[in-house]
Amino acid sequence: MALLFKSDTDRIDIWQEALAKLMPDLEVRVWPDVGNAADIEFALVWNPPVGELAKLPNLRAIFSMGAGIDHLASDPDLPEDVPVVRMVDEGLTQGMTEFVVMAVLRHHRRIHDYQTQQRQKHWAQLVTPLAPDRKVGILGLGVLGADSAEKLVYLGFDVAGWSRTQKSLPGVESYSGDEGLRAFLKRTEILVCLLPLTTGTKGILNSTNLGLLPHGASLINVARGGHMVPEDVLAALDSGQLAEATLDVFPEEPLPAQSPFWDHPRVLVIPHCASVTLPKTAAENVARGIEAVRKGEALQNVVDFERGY
Ligand code: NDP
Ligand code: OXD
Repeated sequence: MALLFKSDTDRIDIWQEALAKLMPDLEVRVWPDVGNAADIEFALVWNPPVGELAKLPNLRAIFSMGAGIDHLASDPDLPEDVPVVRMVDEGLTQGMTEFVVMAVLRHHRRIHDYQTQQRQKHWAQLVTPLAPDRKVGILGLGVLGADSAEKLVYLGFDVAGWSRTQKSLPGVESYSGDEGLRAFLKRTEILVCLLPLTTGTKGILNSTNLGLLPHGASLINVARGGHMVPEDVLAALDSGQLAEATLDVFPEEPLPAQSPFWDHPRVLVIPHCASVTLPKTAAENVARGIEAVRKGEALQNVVDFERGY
């Protein structure tokens, strides 16, 4: 028996349909219609209400609809002995890479400046370097960061990445640790954040770190709003240290109407959909996980709460 928690985007019927096709024997209930809580062996969640998972005494695995599990980690009652599986899915990766490549190209080719010129009916060609002369830096070289890096290398960009452990990815300069972060930021003209939100990465987009970027760099945050210190990002934009930002995630979502990001002339606001989990492919991952638990096999993509991701 599995329990589905409604996602914010409410594609619950599509999830049900996809799971029914793959696992016709699986009875699925939708929260809050839990029935007898003792029946529930698996939970599929995005952002469940705090304390709800702790009410399920026979849970065998929790499947996150998202790649990030920071919202689950912040539940003080999250059952400690139940594995949490995060979403690793080809569709989610493809969607993120499409978005990152689009945003990098947009900054690289100064599309925002052309839009400004168009509004002014001003005709002027802006010279931009070719990709090999543009340094892109990706914070986080995990499933998503590594795929974006690979596709940007394919386009010819000069790509580096920063991760906890050193990486060896074709064409990608690897940096790690505090010293590595400084060197990485100093060389990065277009910064992409694809880190998980943990105690070690919260607020990493702050004035000190943004100040290490070359003047006029661009920021693309597609990870979590908590990576940004919003006032520092705004100050960097206002001083010209940051030329532009593409922001898909915010400390408070939906972004409140009074947020200065909405009206900032050099910010593109996207409503947390750089990549969206598509039930059609993602349900296959969940079905594989349920099968593994049932057969007593090892689960893939289990969150390590010591590490925080
Ligand atoms: P992974 O766990 O695969 O990768 C995380 C990467 O971050 C790894 O390279 C890891 O290093 C690195 N990292 C973690 N902590 C640190 C640290 N303290 N210092 C340096 N590097 C660190 O995650 P994914 O790539 O699957 O996803 C990344 C994030 O993207 C998610 O957590 C989520 O927040 C966000 N996301 C946003 C979406 C959106 O639509 N906006 C959609 C999907 C995800 P190492 O490799 O050494 O372990
Ligand atoms: C995720 C997200 O973490 O959509 O998957 O943000």
